[in-house]
Amino acid sequence: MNKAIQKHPDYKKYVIDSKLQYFKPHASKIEKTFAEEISSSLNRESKFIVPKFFYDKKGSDLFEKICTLPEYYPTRTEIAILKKLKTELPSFIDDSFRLVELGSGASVKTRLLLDIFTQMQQTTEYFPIDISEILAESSEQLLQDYDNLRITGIIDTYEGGLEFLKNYDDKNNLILFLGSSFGNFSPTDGKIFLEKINSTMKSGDLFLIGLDLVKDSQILESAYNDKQGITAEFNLNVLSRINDELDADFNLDNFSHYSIYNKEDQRIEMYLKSLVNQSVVISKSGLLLNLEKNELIHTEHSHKFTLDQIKTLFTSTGFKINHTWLDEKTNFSLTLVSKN
Ligand code: AVI
Repeated sequence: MNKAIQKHPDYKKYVIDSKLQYFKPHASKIEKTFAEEISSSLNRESKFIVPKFFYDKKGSDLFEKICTLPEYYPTRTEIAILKKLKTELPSFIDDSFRLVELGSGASVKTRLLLDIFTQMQQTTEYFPIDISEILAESSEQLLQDYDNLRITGIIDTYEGGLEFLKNYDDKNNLILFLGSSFGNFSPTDGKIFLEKINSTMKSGDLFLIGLDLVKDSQILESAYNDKQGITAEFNLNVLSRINDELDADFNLDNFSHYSIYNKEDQRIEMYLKSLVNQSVVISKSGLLLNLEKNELIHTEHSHKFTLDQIKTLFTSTGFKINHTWLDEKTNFSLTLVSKN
């Protein structure tokens, strides 16, 4: 029997062909439902909706659109830095490495890394880890474009995927976590996440993370308040999702997108603001929600970092920094670390 199946009885394995296979958790692993989470996060004084709920099909498409907006500098800046890695990353890796990606989504930026790997290696192994089945679509596309690629997709949460990877085999992993998604964690959860990554890694493994940097408030605020209103649409879409999936009656005209940079805590804070006193029924959560005019529902934090904070973050969670790459304007960073 395959070693991976023996070690991962919680997963079902789907072999598509000799180049592509997936692992998906059995239904028993499924956590609290959407209805339960919404019921507990809105039934309190400081109301919130966790950002993972942004990403239904429409939300994921809106996010892809955000990434191309003139105001949203992180994506294009990270891509420019990734292009520089072409000449510099090869000195850190060799034939023994596979590429693992957390939150791979459409795998667009991944291609820049795969270009490096597939040129250096006879056969390249890529393990995308994503909760969304978009992984299946993007994997098939990648296999059409790279002859010497083998993909093992893990359709699961980051934590589940990391647990899967732990002790998988002796091969070295380069784990990728791009887009500054790390900034969406609270500082406490972020530390727990890095410790989890660290405990998953073998000595010799590498972790490459994209982090957005502290900068002028105006640049930050316009990145999260774009002129075309796509970020507003992305934020409001979570209410449409609740309407559709939890049988609720949010009237989107009664809410506005509100996003502001909190300088002291170095984070963009995103909210949905109630424009009137209103009551909303969320049937499947068994909730009658009363909102006052100007009341805020928190939907996202996006933390920004200084280079010193990045150093401290990694040294305090058991890593050593191998290299940090920056763009010319020092807007964004890519940091390569290994286990200390
Ligand atoms: C996914 N994440 C890194 C984005 C960010 O910038 O924090 C999500 C986003 N929210 C509004 N615009 C983009």
